[in-house]
Amino acid sequence: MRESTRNILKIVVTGPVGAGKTTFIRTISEIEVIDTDRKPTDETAQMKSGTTVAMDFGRITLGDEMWVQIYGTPGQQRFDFMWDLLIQGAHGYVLLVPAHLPGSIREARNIRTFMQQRTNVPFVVGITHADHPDAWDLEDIQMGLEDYQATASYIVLNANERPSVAETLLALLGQLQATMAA
Ligand SMILES: Nc1nc2c(ncn2[C@@H]2O[C@H](COP(=O)(O)OP(=O)(O)O)[C@@H](O)[C@H]2O)c(=O)[nH]1
Ligand SMILES: [Mg+2]
Repeated sequence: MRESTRNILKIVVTGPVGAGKTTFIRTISEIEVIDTDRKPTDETAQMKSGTTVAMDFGRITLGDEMWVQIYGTPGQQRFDFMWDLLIQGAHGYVLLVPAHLPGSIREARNIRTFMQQRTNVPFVVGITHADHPDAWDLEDIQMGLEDYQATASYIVLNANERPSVAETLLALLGQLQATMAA
């Protein structure tokens, strides 16, 4: 099939610094990921040796009819103009929340609010670093996100593990199908 006749789905992966966004896209993309990681110059430097300042980009082919383009946002609020740009035209998004960094749950909540002010496309919340000894429980994270009725879809995943990343994307695609059918 000619490339131009394929359907393209645009999915955004967002979340705070260290959540696993870049790893998520590298784990699942079939093309070499274009990333914009740079050596941090600020407080992020204490957390990571490289942090995403513009975006990550990856791609997956589903059958011969569909491409999924995956865009990863920067985690830092000061790059929120990129969050705004990347969410435009997205069909859905994954909000990654690192269970071992309780301080970043508020940031995740801010990102969710930011996205919900701009789009009402489906999203799933992916809890990463749940394998960390200090990881918060799912219920505590839901409280931190102020999702008291647990109305969002939650998936616990490890961004380094392909089956886990695939399951997260499938959950999102399932929701997309449901909204398209409705
Ligand atoms: N143990 C563990 N490490 C993870 C998990 N998800 C991501 N990581 C690691 O967390 C670090 C930060 O990931 P990165 O993709 O750079 O985060 P980003 O800032 O959201 O792009 C990397 O060393 C990843 O390998 C997870 O679920 N468990
Ligand atoms: Mg990154």
